Amino acid sequence: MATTNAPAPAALGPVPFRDLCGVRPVSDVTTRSADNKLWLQRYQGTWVLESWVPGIMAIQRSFVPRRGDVVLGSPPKCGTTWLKALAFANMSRAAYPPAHPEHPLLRLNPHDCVPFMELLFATGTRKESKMNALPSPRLMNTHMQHSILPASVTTDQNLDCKIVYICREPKDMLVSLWHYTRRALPDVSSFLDVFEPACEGKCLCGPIWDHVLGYWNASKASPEKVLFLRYEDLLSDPVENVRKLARFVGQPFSVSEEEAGVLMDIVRLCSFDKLKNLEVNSADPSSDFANDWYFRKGEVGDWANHMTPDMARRLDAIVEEKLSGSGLSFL
Ligand code: PAP
Repeated sequence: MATTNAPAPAALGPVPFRDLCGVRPVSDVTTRSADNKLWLQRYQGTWVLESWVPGIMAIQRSFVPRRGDVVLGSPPKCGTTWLKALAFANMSRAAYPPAHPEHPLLRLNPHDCVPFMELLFATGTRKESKMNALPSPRLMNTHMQHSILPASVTTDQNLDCKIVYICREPKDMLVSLWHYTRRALPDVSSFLDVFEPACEGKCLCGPIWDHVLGYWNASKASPEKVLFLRYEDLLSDPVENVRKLARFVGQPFSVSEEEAGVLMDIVRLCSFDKLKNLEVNSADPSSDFANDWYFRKGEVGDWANHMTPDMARRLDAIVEEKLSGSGLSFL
C-alpha cells in the first residue's frame, strides 16, 4: 500500500491545474465510444465508463496522497462543478481573494482548476505525473465509489488526506444526467433510457444507493475524515455549508475574514448565476462540448418535469429500501 507520510511541500496550493500543467483535464464526453455510446462496465461492483477503468486501476495502484490533500467525491451530476469552485475558492483564498477581479474562477471553468482523477490517471495520458507538480494542499475529484478508492485514501487513521463528498436527491441527479448524456449522445433520446437501468442499479457510477451509502457510512465512522454534503443543503444555506467546508479542511474563517465578507464573496463568486454567465462558461457552437453543459438549471425538483408520479414513487421506494437502517434518507 502506498504510504502517506511524504512531507508536504510548503503550503502554496491549491493552484489552478490548468495554469500549472498547461492542459485541460479532459471532459467526460471525450470518453464516448466510436459508435457514439457511453460504455458502462462493471468494475469491482460499480458501474463505470469503460474508458475510466485504466485510470481507476492506476489510482488504486499508485496514487500516493500527500498531507493536506482534499479529494472531492461525488456521483456525476450532483454538484461537482459547484463543489470544485467552492473548495478551490475557499482553500486558495489567501493567494486569490474571492472578490479580486482577476480571480482564476473568472477565467477558468472549475474543472480546469481541479483535476478529475479517473481521466488524469488513465494510461497514456501521462498527466498523472502532473499531479506531483501541484503544490500542497492539492485538490482533486473523483466519481469513484468509496469501496473502490485506494486504502491509502480511505484508511481511517490517515487524516492527512480528507474527503469532501456531495450527493443529490437521486431523481434530480438522474434528470441532470439524462440532459447531459443527451447532449453528448444524440441517440439517447428518452428519459426512460436512463431511468429504467438506474432503477436496476445500472447508471454511471451506480448503483446510486451504493455510492451515497459508502461515503455516508465512512462519514459516520470518521466525521473528521469524510465530510458529507448534500446539494439541496448547499442551495438552501450556502453560507453555513461553506463555513463547514472551511472548518473541515482546516481553514476556518477568522472573525476578521467574516467581518470583511470573505465568506459571502466566495458564495457569490461560486453561485450558479455568476459562473453560468461568465464568458468562459458560455456555449461554444464551434465545439461538440462546451463548458455551459455544466450549468443547466441548478434547481431542486426538476424531476417533476420528467417523471410521472408513479415513476417517482418507484425510484423513491427502491432508494429508501436500500438506505433503510442507515440514517440517510432523500424523502
Ligand atoms: P459533473 O458530474 O459533470 O461534474 P455536476 O457539476 O456534478 O456535473 O452537476 C451538474 C449539475 O450541477 C447541473 O444540475 P442541473 O442539470 O439539474 O441544472 C448544474 O446546473 C448544477 N450546477 C453547476 N454549477 C452550479 C452552481 N454553481 N450552483 C448550483 N448548481 C450548479
